[in-house]
Amino acid sequence: MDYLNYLRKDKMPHIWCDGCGNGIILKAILRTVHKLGWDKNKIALVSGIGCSGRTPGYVDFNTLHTTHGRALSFSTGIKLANPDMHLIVVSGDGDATAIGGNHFIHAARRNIDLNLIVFNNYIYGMTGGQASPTTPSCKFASTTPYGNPDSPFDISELAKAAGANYVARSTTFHTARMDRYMEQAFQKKGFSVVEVLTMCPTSYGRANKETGATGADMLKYQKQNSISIKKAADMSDEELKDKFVTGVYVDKDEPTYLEKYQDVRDKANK
Ligand SMILES: Cc1ncc(C[n+]2csc(CCOP(=O)(O)OP(=O)(O)O)c2C)c(N)n1
Ligand code: SF4
Repeated sequence: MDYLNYLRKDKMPHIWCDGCGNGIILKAILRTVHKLGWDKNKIALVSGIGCSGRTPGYVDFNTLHTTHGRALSFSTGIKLANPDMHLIVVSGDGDATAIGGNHFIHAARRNIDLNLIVFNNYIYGMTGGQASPTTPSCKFASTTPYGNPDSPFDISELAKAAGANYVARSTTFHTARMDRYMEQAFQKKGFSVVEVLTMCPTSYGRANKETGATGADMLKYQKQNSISIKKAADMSDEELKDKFVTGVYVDKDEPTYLEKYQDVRDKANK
């Protein structure tokens, strides 16, 4: 495939730093759309704010760059007004689970037909490396110079508990796996979440050198420390510390919000 067919060449060069994982995720989204043969005009790619939030600007679909944390609410409106449109939502860990945390759990609870890709780099990349709700305990950020005292959210477990129909987690190192999960998620009716553990060498890697100081080092670290969800089930929290657990967390077919809402419409129109 030719990626350029899906990109807005006039928006290049992009703003992402050398070694950032965002481009790896963007390419996986484009490969998946290409494989599924989706018409570009039938796709809306929506983001909030952040480095990950820049993604829609570079892609030749219908695109919307919304306000911080609100991509899911804008997308809900688009989907209700255009039920045949494919809605892909991209969000950083801060965008999805800090300021947008309530939108995230309620989109999952409603099981609304949206495909969310979370770019989880464990930090607020765009604004200078502040700690986010996924920054692991004891790790360093510009707001946690003595180590993070908080416990992090597990985004995939959160989506599962809140009711999403499909949830999977990959790293940016495991591109074949990431493609497979996106393909499954994009075809799923209801709310789907693909959490991609990605790298921000500029804000996270620099502050936490053991995870790798460059993008390439961070990919190696992901490779060395990844573990399947199956293996992780038999391991203690202590053994799982600093490990990247990947796999499919949920794959079910509960009725979606659009289906349930149609039922309401039918009853009201009787
Ligand atoms: C209402 C509001 N609050 C705060 C900000 C500042 N802000 C912009 S991006 C961002 C965090 C970005 O982090 P994340 O969502 O993890 O995305 P990343 O940049 O790491 O991709 C913040 C706090 C904003 N733009 N709007
Ligand atoms: S600050 Fe981090 S997340 Fe943002 S573009 Fe640079 S490497 Fe990527």
